[in-house]
Parts: sequence; structure tokens; C-alpha cells
Amino acid sequence: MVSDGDRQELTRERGQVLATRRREYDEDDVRVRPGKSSRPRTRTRPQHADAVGGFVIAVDRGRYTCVLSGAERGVVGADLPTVTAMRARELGRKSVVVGDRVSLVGDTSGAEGALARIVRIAERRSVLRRTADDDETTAEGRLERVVVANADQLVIVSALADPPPRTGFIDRCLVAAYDADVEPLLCLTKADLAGPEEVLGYYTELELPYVLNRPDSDLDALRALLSGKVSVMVGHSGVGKSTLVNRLVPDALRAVGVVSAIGRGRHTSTSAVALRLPPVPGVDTDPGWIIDTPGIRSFGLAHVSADSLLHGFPDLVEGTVDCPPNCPHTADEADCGLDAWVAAGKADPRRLASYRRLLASRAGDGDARGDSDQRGPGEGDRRGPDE
Ligand SMILES: Nc1nc2c(ncn2[C@@H]2O[C@H](COP(=O)(O)OP(=O)(O)OP(=O)(O)O)[C@@H](O)[C@H]2O)c(=O)[nH]1
Ligand SMILES: [Mg+2]
Repeated sequence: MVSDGDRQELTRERGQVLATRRREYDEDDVRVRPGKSSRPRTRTRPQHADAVGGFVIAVDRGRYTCVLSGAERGVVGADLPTVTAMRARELGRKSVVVGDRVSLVGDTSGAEGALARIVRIAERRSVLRRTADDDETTAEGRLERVVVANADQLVIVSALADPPPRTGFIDRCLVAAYDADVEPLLCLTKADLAGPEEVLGYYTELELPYVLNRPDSDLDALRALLSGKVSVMVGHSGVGKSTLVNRLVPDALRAVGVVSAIGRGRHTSTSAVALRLPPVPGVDTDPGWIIDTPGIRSFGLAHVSADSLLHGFPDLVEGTVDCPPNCPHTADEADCGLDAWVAAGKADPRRLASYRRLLASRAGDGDARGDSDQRGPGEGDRRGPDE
């Protein structure tokens, strides 16, 4: 027999469990599949058998610009026929982001003023997320943003000067890439202003693929690396993402900023846009997509578990085999194997320092904003100039 008191207790407990769950998961984690016979389909819940496939290339105030599946074939540059769509109510709270593959119904003609409806979002191959802030103790700190869906490659764009490279930021991007199962590619721009030796030296043990770019450099190597993939560019404001996209994609017409105006809260690009890459001559495969994104100040990683952080540092992973069980790998853990690993020259000590700074920022006892660094050295930046 369950007394009323017990029942209330149970209900309260269940309420608490639900409340906890609601905080830990977002709507994308929930898969609700109604039982076979529980809800017969009626005319008010059509199956949308006539839906057509689309790829979301831009999102702007509740309007989604989509390219119909197949429409992109044979079309070069930014001049793709597009369909504007809104979300159907049945999607619930599930967000639609650039890179999503969706099912569309309604007016998919793409004619002026035509509006289609997104009724389904296909399962995502990858989800690149960042947290607004690393501070897990505030609501804003836990706010997670999906950068893009279905990316195959994360192009980490860093200028070699103006603004200076920040390896702390690049390290964070690498963690996000490995966590999301997206291939990283380091793209160093403004090679006409400074040499890449210092940045490349820092990543020697990583065998990180990279390309160097100057205003006049030929883009063949980059084109070959982008071919057949959905690649998303991330980087600080002013590093030259849109400049590069304009060179890669004829007619892209992405606005390009002036660096002196950047860093005062001004970002030239304001939303993510996917652009179709032109075919590589002599290569028959799908040319792929490049996604230009607005500059970001930091790449918050509060959503990445402490264990997964280490995967962003493959040069350190092997150094943890001699660690005691449940070693936190922090500097105050005397037996952590990473100190000996670095002392033996197996990895760069700056990489270990960077990893430990990330651990500390997650634990809340470091600089919670991590590498939110449009600040130059001397402007209150507690860290070295290369973060
Ligand atoms: N010297 C030099 N300047 C460059 C290079 N690439 C871009 N720039 C300049 O850098 C400035 C910023 O370029 P953008 O392409 O707007 O930078 P962004 O990364 O798109 O910036 P946001 O949209 O704000 O994130 C522009 O003045 C470009 O002309 C380069 O390789 N060398
Ligand atoms: Mg831009």
C-alpha cells in the first residue's frame, strides 16, 4: 500500500528528477517515438510524403534560406536558386541551424514571396557547439549555442598578425572539433604580415593540417582540402574569413571589415552563411560547401566534459597512461604523468599549460571567460601575448 504521504513524496521526487533532467539535456537529446498504435495518423498530422529535401544555408529572424536537394548540381558560385521557409509548428522547440538537412512542404517554388515550411530535420552527422561563456555557475554561462550542423571540417582561421594569433583560442577550437567529430584544419591568414614559425612550432607534435594564406597566394591546396566536404570557418573578428570566402566563391560578396574598427565590439559578418564551392577542375566529386561565420571572441567549452577536453590534446593523451586512477591532471596533482611526459620532451610544455588552463576555467577557478581575447597585450590581458 502506498500512502498519500508516500505518493506525494514520490511525485515530488519525480518532479525533481524531471527538473534536473530538463537542466542537463536540451531538446535535441530527446527522441520521442510514439508507440506503434498509440496515435493513429490523421489528416491533421500528415506524413508529408510529398516533402522535398533541402539544405539550410542561412537563418535570419525566423526565416530559413534553403537550397533544394539536387538544385546545387552544376551551379557555380553564390547564384543558387533558393527557397525561403519557416519552421512548422510540429518541430516544437527543436532549433534549425545552418547546415541542417530538412524536409520542406508548401510553396517550394522559390518565387518572390513564396514561403515553404520545414517539417523535419534530418539526423545530424555532427553538431558543432560552443558555450557562450565557460562559467557554469550562471545561466548565461551554461547557454549553449549550436554553431552549425553536419560540418565535416572545422577551418580554424587565425591571422599571423593584425590581430595576432592566439594559440589558446586555437586550442579551444581543436577541443570543440574533436568533441564534435569534425576534422580540424588550421588556416593561417595574413602571411604577408608575419611568418608562421611560432604558431607552427607550437603544434609540431600534433601533425595538424594547415594552409598559409596571403592576399596573392594561390588557393589550390585549400580548395583540394575543402573539396567534397561541408567546412565551417571560425575565428576572431578581422582574421580574414570573409576575405577568403570571397576569393574561394565567385559572387559571394561577403562584406569585409577594416581591422581598426574591429575589436570594439564591431563584427563585420553578423550571421553564418553557407556558400557553394566551385568545382575543382579535373575533379568529379561534389565540390562541397564553405560556411562563413561571424567573428567570435571566445570558444566556450563548458559543454565539453573534463575527459573529452583531453581529446583536444592528442599530443598529451599518451602521457596520461602512468597517471594514478581518476587523476585530474591538474598542476597540483603531484603524481600526474603529464609533467614527466613534458619533461621528457614528448610534448610542448605550453600545450600542457594550455590544457591545464582549460581545466581550471571549467572548474571555475581560472579566468572564466577563457580566451575572450580581442584585448591586446598590455590591455589587462593576464596571459601571454599568444593567447
Ligand atoms: N594584409 C592582409 N590583410 C588581409 C588578409 N586577409 C584579410 N585581410 C584584411 O583584414 C580585414 C578583415 O577581413 P574580413 O575578411 O572582414 O575578416 P572576418 O574574419 O570576416 O571578420 P568578421 O566578419 O568581423 O568576423 C580586411 O581589411 C581585409 O582586407 C591578408 O591575407 N593579408
Ligand atoms: Mg566576416
